[in-house]
Amino acid sequence: MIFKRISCWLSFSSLAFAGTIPKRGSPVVAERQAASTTSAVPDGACTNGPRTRNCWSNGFSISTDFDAKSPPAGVTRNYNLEITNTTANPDGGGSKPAMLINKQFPGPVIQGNWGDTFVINVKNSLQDNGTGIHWHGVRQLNSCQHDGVPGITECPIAPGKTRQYVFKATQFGTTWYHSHWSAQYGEGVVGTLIINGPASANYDEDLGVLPLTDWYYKPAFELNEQAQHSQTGPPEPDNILVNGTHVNKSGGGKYYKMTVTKGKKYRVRLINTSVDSDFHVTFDNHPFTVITADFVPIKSWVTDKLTIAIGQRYDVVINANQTVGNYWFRVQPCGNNKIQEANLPNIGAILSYTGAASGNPTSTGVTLPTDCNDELSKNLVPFVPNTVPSDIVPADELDLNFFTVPADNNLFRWTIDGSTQIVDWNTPTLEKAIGGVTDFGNNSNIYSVPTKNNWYLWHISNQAAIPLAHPIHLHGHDFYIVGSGTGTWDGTSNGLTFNNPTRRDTATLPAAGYLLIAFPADNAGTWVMHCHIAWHASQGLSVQFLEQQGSIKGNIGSTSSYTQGCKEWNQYWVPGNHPYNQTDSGI
Ligand SMILES: *[C@@H]1O[C@H](CO)[C@@H](O)[C@H](O)[C@H]1NC(C)=O
Ligand SMILES: *[C@@H]1O[C@H](CO)[C@@H](O)[C@H](O)[C@H]1NC(C)=O
Ligand SMILES: *[C@@H]1O[C@H](CO)[C@@H](O)[C@H](O)[C@H]1NC(C)=O
Ligand SMILES: *[C@@H]1O[C@H](CO)[C@@H](O)[C@H](O)[C@H]1NC(C)=O
Ligand SMILES: *[C@@H]1O[C@H](CO)[C@@H](O)[C@H](O)[C@H]1NC(C)=O
Ligand SMILES: *[C@@H]1O[C@H](CO)[C@@H](O)[C@H](O)[C@H]1NC(C)=O
Ligand SMILES: *[C@@H]1O[C@H](CO)[C@@H](O)[C@H](O)[C@H]1NC(C)=O
Ligand SMILES: *[C@@H]1O[C@H](CO)[C@@H](O)[C@H](O)[C@H]1NC(C)=O
Ligand SMILES: [Cu+2]
Repeated sequence: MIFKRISCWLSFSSLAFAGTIPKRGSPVVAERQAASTTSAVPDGACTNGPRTRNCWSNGFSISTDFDAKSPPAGVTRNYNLEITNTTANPDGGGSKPAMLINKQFPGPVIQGNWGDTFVINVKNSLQDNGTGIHWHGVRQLNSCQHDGVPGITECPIAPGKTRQYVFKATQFGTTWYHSHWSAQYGEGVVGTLIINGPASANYDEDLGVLPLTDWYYKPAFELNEQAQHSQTGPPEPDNILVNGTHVNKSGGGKYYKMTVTKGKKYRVRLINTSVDSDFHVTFDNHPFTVITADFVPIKSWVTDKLTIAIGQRYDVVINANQTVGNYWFRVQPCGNNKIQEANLPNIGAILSYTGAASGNPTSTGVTLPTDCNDELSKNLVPFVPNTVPSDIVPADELDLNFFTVPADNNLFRWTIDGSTQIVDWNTPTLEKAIGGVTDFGNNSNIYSVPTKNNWYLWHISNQAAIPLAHPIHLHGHDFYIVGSGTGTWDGTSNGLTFNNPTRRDTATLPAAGYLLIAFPADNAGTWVMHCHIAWHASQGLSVQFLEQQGSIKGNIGSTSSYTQGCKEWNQYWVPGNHPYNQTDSGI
């Protein structure tokens, strides 16, 4: 099955073997030039500050190729997260059952610096669910066993048990963490993560994370079952939340408010943590500067609106240079997504200047696009350039489709190359891979990435009869977006980008279109790539890359965390004897 379909435009001979890794960027030097917005110059050591955000420290700057090096052993950041079965009421819409981290929604903001090591204990205090926390976008270089995907890189954490995740921040920027166990993140098991580092534009203050999400009044597990057996598509969200809060239809709840002082510049870290909604965002009267796409610093550019797919992040700098007052930060779901609270006067949050009168803004917004396409690649140019070999040929075509089972209450399943991914919580892929297993079973959707430092190109084809866009997220790597479009790829290199293409960890596969992504095999492990629409991930829209199988054990070192975790899980989840059944893909 793995190499069933091969589409190459140059040759049919070099399957999954496409050129060697090129030499990466030139030797790293700290940036010394003064930023254009000010006359102040950085000090000799290139210390990071409001006017020298391009600097970091000791030879590390925005010009550093973080794939090649990151600051040596920094500080250890310890966190304890506890997941409980409780209730939440973020918009006054009434208490609903929820699973929260440290009883907060969103969960705590985890913070550290580039080069730090995070040591995070996660306790599962749920009575009747497993769990597992994934650190979205974190590369997990040589630490695949801490990627937090039940059935792939670990056994789920059993009720009452704790698991310790340890990883080094080899990249910097903004992300989120969430449960990767079935549809559990939709219950509220979500938080944000900031890794401080240099930036490609200056700002005075960091306002922090601004997670945006859709919100449902019914439990996610119930909606997930509905979505898996629906003939009318998934349920519509009841509301959206900005940084965990919003007003509801009848005026309860409150808007999130960001306060700024005229004359200053602010960094805001936008994250789409939705279950099923893409958004357009805009700050009324405030065009803003975009400085990152996911964990990749980009050449800064100015816009008045952004489209953010689930799992994507954009860090932006807003200039508080308007008349003192209140302005809307608008969030509009795009495409077919509808919010039940549609008669809300405004969906979003308030940007309020110090000294402004109280009350809601009366500002007007720009016109937003109706499509949900990703931002154009020409605007998302990585600050540190890298090149994909231009003679690369696809290792495989990943063909997206679906089927339904009328006899099983119209069960709906997505497939890749005809197969739905379903994980085995009791025996994760990583354990099998290290044990030398070569047959991973019918629903493993394993694709082999065997050769160290070779580049692999994947052609994802979305010609299913249900034309939907899917936010595709890869673990363990950033991918390079070599091509993307609607219709079918013509198999030629026309219109593809090999020279410093957009790099990120989440990209939208266009409806009735294709996506060509490449990455070098430089991180042995088992890495899932899946649609980040929670319902679709549950319905099997994912594959796993088995990268350099023979090197995994040596690279990850100790396997004691998952050995212990599996022992505990297997005592809890005895085949045929557990409180609930696994009814979806498991991730
Ligand atoms: C909105 O919030 C108010 C105040 O908390 C509450 O009374 C009302 O039921 C909520 N309305 C909806 C539609 O959820
Ligand atoms: C949460 O609590 C409810 C009862 O309050 C229970 O029915 C449900 O199984 C619990 N869920 C988990 C995951 O512990
Ligand atoms: C959102 O809330 C978090 C947690 O309270 C806070 O750290 C952050 O600054 C808030 N974001 C903004 C943009 O105000
Ligand atoms: C988040 O992503 C989803 C799906 O990719 C999208 O429908 C939604 O509009 C996005 N939200 C924002 C605020 O960009
Ligand atoms: C305000 O800041 C924006 C973004 O930096 C800039 O494009 C605009 O020209 C500025 N406007 C004024 C009135 O200074
Ligand atoms: C895989 O599927 C084939 C064909 O449906 C079936 O014969 C075989 O038993 C399955 N293997 C496993 C391990 O379930
Ligand atoms: C789980 O599935 C088995 C086999 O289909 C069934 O016998 C059992 O009743 C199910 N258990 C629950 C809790 O639904
Ligand atoms: C997780 O808990 C929820 C109830 O809180 C339940 O509906 C669901 O079936 C549970 N899932 C599993 C696989 O135990
Ligand atoms: Cu999808």
